[in-house]
Amino acid sequence: MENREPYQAQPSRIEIVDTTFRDGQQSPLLFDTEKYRFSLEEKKLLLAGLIELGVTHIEFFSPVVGKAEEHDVRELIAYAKTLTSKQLLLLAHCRCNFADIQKALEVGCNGLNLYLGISPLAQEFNAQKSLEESVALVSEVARRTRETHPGLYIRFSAEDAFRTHREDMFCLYDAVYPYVNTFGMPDTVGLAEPEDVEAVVSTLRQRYPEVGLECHFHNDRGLALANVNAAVRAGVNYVDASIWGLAERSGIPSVTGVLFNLSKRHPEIAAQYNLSQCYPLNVLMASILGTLVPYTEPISLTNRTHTAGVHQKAVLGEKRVYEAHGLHDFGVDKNQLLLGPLSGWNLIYYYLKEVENLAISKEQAKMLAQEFKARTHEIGRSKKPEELLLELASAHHIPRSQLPEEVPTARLENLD
Ligand code: HCA
Repeated sequence: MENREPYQAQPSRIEIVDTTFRDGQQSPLLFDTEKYRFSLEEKKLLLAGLIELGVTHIEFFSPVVGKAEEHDVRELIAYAKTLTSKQLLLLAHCRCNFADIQKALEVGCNGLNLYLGISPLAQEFNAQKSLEESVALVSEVARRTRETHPGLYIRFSAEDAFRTHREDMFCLYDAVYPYVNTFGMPDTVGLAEPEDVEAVVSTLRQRYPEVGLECHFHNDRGLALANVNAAVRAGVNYVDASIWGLAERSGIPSVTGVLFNLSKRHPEIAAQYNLSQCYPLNVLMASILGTLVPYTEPISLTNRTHTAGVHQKAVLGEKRVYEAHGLHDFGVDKNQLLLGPLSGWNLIYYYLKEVENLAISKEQAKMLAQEFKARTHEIGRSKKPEELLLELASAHHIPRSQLPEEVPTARLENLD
């Protein structure tokens, strides 16, 4: 194949391929939140956030999924180009079908993420094509597309790669190798373990040295991020992710979780991405969906929140006891200690003295803590922990401090 621009491996560059606008919109969370699909305005905000973060590879639905989506993809591609002078790869997730490809190019995509499943299950129930038929179809589509569009970025993925016989995958990938820039290896149903991932990446890397490798891992077993780490160790070049990890079922890794993990082993990542935009991007999604940043998300305020008395006491003295990772560079610049049923006298003392400005001694705080502990069953939707504590402080006539008004009160969340 003469026309394909040879893949230039850049070991120091690992590209995030964001698929918020494709797999992300397949997330059940959009139904749970009665959002169903993002509006164009919301997509523009999210796109601007991603580009601000430094993401340059963005996957969209194939425009054939519907008129509204076609309109949005067109608008977003035009908008993306106004946001940065960086080279962007604006990818359509496309079936191996000339009409779909034609439409994707028409709306302005400059790359194709082609896919087809050839696992035994896909052959029987999904694509319903034999291996020979699939090889013939994909190689014909890839060959003709490459001939007519020599500079176009083309990725091909065998869907459900980890339930596909290795020899079948080789048969298909060997046939399309001359025409593509990148091969994917989707773990479509999230069954792979890190060892499986390392084996597949190493095998593909050896067999197809001239193309990039992309991973797309679903989180059905909660292993998606661990699998990304394994894939990166084994030499993958592109990592699929989405904001919050939104995708079919339990999703894929989040963009910010991937960047956070990559930065551990690849500190040079910090120079390629504007990491301080990570948390604002997660908060933007929260404001669009009207729900909190997921508590499992590494780049979240939840990951800087402490509730147990032992933890709160330690964090008041030295945060590093229960905070191993600095999130400041990722835009999380607060932490929180939540007064609640598990709090001990240390936080009670701190809260009443610093937030409520009461002239309380440590001995009084210890005594109040005992009473508080005895009445935590009262805490709930109708009585907040602070209310119960103030009730107790008032019953003991603990007076306000005589601080002049202009002295600022310390806030629990600003412990830096
Ligand atoms: C899908 C399946 C997919 C595709 C991934 C890819 C998967 O929703 O169409 O094209 O790389 O997980 O296999 O998300």
